[in-house]
Amino acid sequence: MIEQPNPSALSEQVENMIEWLASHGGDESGGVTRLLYDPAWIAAQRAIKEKMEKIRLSARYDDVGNLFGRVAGRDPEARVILTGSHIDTVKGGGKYDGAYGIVAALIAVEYLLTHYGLPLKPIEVVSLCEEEGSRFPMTYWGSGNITGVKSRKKVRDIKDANAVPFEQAMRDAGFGFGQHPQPERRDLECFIELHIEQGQVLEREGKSIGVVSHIVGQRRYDITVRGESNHAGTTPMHWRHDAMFTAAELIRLLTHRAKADESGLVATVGRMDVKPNVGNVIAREVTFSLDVRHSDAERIRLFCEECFGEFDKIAAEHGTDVVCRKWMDESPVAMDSVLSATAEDILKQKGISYKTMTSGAGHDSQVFGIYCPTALLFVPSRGGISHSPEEFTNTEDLQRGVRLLIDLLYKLAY
Ligand code: HGY
Ligand code: MN
Ligand code: MN
Repeated sequence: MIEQPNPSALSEQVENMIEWLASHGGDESGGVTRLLYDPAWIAAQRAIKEKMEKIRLSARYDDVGNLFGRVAGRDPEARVILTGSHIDTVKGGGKYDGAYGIVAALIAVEYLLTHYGLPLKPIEVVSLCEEEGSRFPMTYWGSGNITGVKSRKKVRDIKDANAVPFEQAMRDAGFGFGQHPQPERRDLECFIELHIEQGQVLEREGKSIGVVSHIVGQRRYDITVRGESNHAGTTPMHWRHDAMFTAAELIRLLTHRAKADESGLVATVGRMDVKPNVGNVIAREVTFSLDVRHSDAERIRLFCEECFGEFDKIAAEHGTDVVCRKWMDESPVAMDSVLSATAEDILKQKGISYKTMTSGAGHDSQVFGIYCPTALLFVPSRGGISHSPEEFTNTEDLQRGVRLLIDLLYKLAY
């Protein structure tokens, strides 16, 4: 075991850096919004790059906006130990989702470099450009480009809610012209991600660390119902082709089916767009999001197939029609058992309580996990709350995660 940083100094450092990063995109509700390529995202990446350079990492972007801070290894042939997380957030998100993994990696690498000099293997801290799919219908844009499963042709026709094309947003932020190295990497030995749990298992069970064995699969759809808009006062109920009524019935059906599922499947409708969205006009068109997750991809497929069959029947009864457009389909992924066992050994030696668990949230580790050995490590979330300004993890838990990362990176790279 190596000598660890002073606990109170470490606690202060991690708290200060969480606040530092949250200041980029912080809003008056105490939440944080940093969307891919938006001004807060640009400012945050710039601030991280400056911090990387200040702690003597050589910092560079790739051509889609992933930011890397590198410590050279003494062995020129060795592959890279990559650690970090995503810099983007959901709208009105918390200070910790993604950001904590980047802050922890910066602190851990700075500590190791200062106290143990250059590692044998190169270590890189990565601030991944996009994971959430909050601005565009595209998730894992950062990790997907690094691992080669995402590319420019996948974003040619997509736009954000303000009809800004993806490629224009990327170019306006200074990426996509080829002036930075291409994103695909072939020199990675492994990826380590430290992240908040975003659930309440660790808190309820009184465990300090989660060692993730599997990340659930997930599908995301846009479900569009088309009817006929008309006057709210002069159109008798039985003459209506009311897209809002149909949408309400579909949401009710899928939610009841998910509630009835005892195998742990979850289905969420979080967003709804209504046209013309006027109180005294019958809705002509309603588009709502659908997010379905489970540890078994076949269970997700079956749930969607059964619901969509019922959707068509309900729409036909209402004289409306429904289109289900899938824009995300990620399989469940196992984390690397050897890396996880290494983390567990450290936790056992230090007498730190931990739980091996599945992640109900998606993570960049899901993308890296089919590309290179990957470990995903959780610290507790208060009340299991996340994707909200109420997201919180106490200092004790935050600095314990950093300590684990210091020990793990030392074992892997020195
Ligand atoms: O939605 C998720 O599971 C993750 O926070 N992107
Ligand atoms: Mn998230
Ligand atoms: Mn996240």
